[in-house]
Order: sequence, then structure tokens, then C-alpha cells
Amino acid sequence: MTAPTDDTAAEVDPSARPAPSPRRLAAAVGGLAAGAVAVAVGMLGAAVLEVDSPVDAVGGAFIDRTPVWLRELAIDWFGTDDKLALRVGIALVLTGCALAVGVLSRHRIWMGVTGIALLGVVGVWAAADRPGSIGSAWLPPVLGVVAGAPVLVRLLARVHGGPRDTPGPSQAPLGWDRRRFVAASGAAFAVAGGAGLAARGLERGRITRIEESAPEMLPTPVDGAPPIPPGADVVPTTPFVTPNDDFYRIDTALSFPRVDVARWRLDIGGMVGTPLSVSYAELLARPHVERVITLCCVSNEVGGPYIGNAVWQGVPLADLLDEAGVDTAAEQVFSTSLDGWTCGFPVGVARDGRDALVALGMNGEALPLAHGFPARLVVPGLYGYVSATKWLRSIELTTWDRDVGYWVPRGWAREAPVKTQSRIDVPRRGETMTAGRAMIAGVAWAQHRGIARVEVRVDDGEWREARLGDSVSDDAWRQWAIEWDAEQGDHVLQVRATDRTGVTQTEQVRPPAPDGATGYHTRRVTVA
Ligand SMILES: Nc1nc2c(c(=O)[nH]1)N[C@H]1C(S)=C(S)[C@@H](COP(=O)(O)O)O[C@H]1N2
Ligand SMILES: [Mo]
Repeated sequence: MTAPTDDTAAEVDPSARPAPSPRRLAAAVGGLAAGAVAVAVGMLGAAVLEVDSPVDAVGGAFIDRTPVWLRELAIDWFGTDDKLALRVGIALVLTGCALAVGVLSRHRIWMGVTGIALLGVVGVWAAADRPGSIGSAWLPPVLGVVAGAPVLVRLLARVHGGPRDTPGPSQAPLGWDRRRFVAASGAAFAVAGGAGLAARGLERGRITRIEESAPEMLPTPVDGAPPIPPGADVVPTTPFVTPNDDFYRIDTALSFPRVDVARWRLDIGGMVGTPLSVSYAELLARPHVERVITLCCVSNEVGGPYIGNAVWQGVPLADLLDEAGVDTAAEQVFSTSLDGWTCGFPVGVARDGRDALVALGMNGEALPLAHGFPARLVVPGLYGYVSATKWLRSIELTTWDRDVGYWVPRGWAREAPVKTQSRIDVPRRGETMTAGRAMIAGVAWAQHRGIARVEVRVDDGEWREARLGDSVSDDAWRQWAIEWDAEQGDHVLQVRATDRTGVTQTEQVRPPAPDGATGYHTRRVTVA
């Protein structure tokens, strides 16, 4: 049987534009309500079972398959809000799917049910695809389908009218009960909202419990960093030590890994004499050192914000490797996080005397969850994507042909030492200056080589040497400043740094991929 279409109404009044038929609209709303129930129940199921939510699993599968150009574009457009952008994108796609499911269901309910089931299949596939996914992660998307499909069937039966609906006083002339439909779909949205809120509450509680499991105080390091001399800080806008809350965050994790610090262990194995497995308490009990190390992201554009400097506290990686006894044939220190992310760097880097750390602390506190609690790697002189594993789970000594880190098959270089770079922080971008004596200032970095010189040029004039802030460590950035007699008009400011090996950063402009952006940071200013 074919229900009379409401479009006949339009024929009666030829002046009317073909308005969306109320039934089609209702069907779409029904699809949306059923979709909302399915997604929210899936999220709630995941929160109760303590597995990745189906939406995050799909997002994670998407992140893992994002080509380099799209990732760069996303970081360019959304910066560190790229995860939020992905969530919004997923929500829009899901909304479109749910509306389509509703419209399709209007005459062929099996098509809508199949549509919901297909979304569930995508959820199950993504859950199974997640590295380190645990057994029950397939269940939440199935629960979502089991909850969403009956809602769809019942709501669409109301749109359809027919024998299941007993005619009531509010029965509309077109043969369906709008008031009941509105009440039923409203109830479905309320259930979805309630389930969604409950899921969010559980997720927040989970994160709070992890954060509260971190120690209030870390042990005093046996080899502490000397206090930062006030002379290290010469840029008014940029603190020499980046506060934890301002430290850039870059990772592929849509939700924080399920850290259980009481049961957590760091395993060191592979090509070693004696594999080690150390608990958090054992790592805390070992002698700690404290080092000032600047961490930066390979995706940072010239002049970009994805760099931070912190006082890291932890156990020297070399001590742990010595204890395990590294096989001479081992080539790579390959590490894996609790969420299945991986990276690797040459064994030589870990043993050339530099202060690579298994860090437990950041700026005087236990590592914040966003920066890798309970433990992470920090290796001076290497970009984060080849070295700085957060939520560290294991370290494996291996060869290059056996394994490569997460980003390598995705178009990034296998080895990635940090490039010598410099950035202008003052004047700020778009700042209008007044004529007269002014300051140009910023940061320069060449981790593990150290900064020897910073020069500044105005409008293709002479390169002039800037005054350097006190050096704290070759592994940390260095601040710089220079006076300038600003004359009225538009000006172009440029900076370049030279490291302690005598090499000046290259002027050649290159994008971040595959191994770090190059070129001089250039700032255009207007002096009024
Ligand atoms: N587990 C995990 N660790 C990770 C990453 C990640 O995606 N997952 N990203 C790396 C990258 S690309 C960088 S630049 C640094 C950033 O560390 P931060 O977020 O503490 O600044 O972490 C590294 N460690
Ligand atoms: Mo990065």
C-alpha cells in the first residue's frame, strides 16, 4: 500500500512553493531521534564498559587513515582544536545519515533499519580496528543498534498512521497523529540526551579518577636542574618555562587512555640481555634527574606555536637501557603507548650522553594526563613524533626493518633531528606600533646543539646581532631581544639563528612534511 503523499496539498494551491511535506519532515525527525538514541546508548554502553566510544573509535580510525596533506590542512585550519573539528565533522555526518535513514524509512522501514544496522557495523569495525582494543569494544555499537532500531520502527509507524495507531481526538485529517508523534520523538530525544549526559559524566569521572591517582609530590631529584636565572627570560610575552596549562598538546588520542597507575608497568624488551618490567612505584623509587628540555612538533610551521619548554623530571633512559643490556645489533629504540601509538629513534641517540628521560614529572608536578601520565619519553634534539611517547607502555630494542613508528608509513621521515629555528614573538602579529625606540624579541632553538647567535634584519637591511638571554642548557630554547628605532611605515622583520656547531638555519622555505619546516620567520608590521 502506498500512503497518499502530502504533496497533493501543493497542487491544490498553485501559488504555494513545494513546501517540505510534513510527513517527510516527520520521518526525517524520526530518523534523527532514533539516530540520537543509537549514538547516545552506544556512548553510554562504552562508558559503562570502559572502552572507546563508537564515535571516538570511528574518529580514531579516520585519524589513522588521514593523509599527510589533510592532517596539515586540519592543523593549519583548526590548530590544536583539530580534534574538536573532527568531532563536529562526525556529528554532522551522523546527523545527515540519521535524516536519510528517517526519509528512507517512510515507505520502506527495512531500509531505515538496515541503515542503522550499517552504522552499527561501521562502529564495530572501527572498535575492532583500534590498536589495543579490548574484547568488549564491539558491544556498544551493537547496543546502539538494538536501542535505535525499535525507536525508528515505532516513530515511523506513527508517521505512517495505519492499524497500529488507534484514532484519537487529536487525529490529524491526513491520517497520522502529529501530537503523539511529537510526544514520542520528544521522549526519544530526551532518552538520548539523558544517556549522553550520563556517558559524559562517567567519562569525566574516569578522567578525574586517573588524575587523582597521580602523586601530589614527586621525590626530590638527586640531580636537580639549577634554578632558572632571571636573565634567561628576555621576551615579555613568552615565559622561558612554559606553564603546563599553556604547553601545546599534539597527539592522536580522541579520548585519554585508560591509565591504571597501580597496575601500570613499563616493559623494556626486545634485543636486550635482561628484559625489564618496572612499576610506577619502582620508577618513583629510582634516582631522578631534572632537565630543562624544549619539546617541539615537526608539524610546527615557521613561526608556529607547537613548541614548549619545561623542566622534566624522571629516570635517565640510558640507565634503564644499561640495566637491560642492549644487544649490539639493535638499531632502534621503539616505544609504544597505552593507546597503541608508536615511534622510534636510533639506539645511538639514547646512548650518546644526551639526557633522554623516562619523564614522570613536568614543571614540578606529576605529568598531567594530557602530557602523558604516568610516564613519557623526552629526548632532547628530536621532534616529538619520533621520540616523545606519552602514556608510555613499552620500549623495545629492535631493527629498522622490523618496525617503524606510527607516522613513518604516513609520509614522515624515519629520522628527525630538530632543525635550528627562530621565532619573532614581539611585536605581536598584527600589532600596530608607535614610532620610536622599540623592541624585537623572540625565541630560538637548536636542541642538543645549542644556540650561538641570533640575528635580526629589518627591510632587507644589515643583519644585526640580537642580545641573547642567559643560556640554561643546549637542550632548551634561548630567548633573544634587540632594540629598533621604528620609523613610520610598513616594515618587514626577519630573524635567523646559528647553532653552536656554527650552522645557520636555512633560508630555504619548506613545509613541515616530511622532516620539519624551514625558512626565516618573517613578520610584517605597521608603525603609525
Ligand atoms: N601516545 C602518544 N604520544 C605522543 C603522540 C601521540 O600521538 N600519541 N604525539 C607525539 C607528538 S607528534 C608530539 S609533537 C609530542 C607532543 O607532546 P605534548 O602534547 O606533551 O606537547 O608528543 C608525542 N607523543
Ligand atoms: Mo608532533
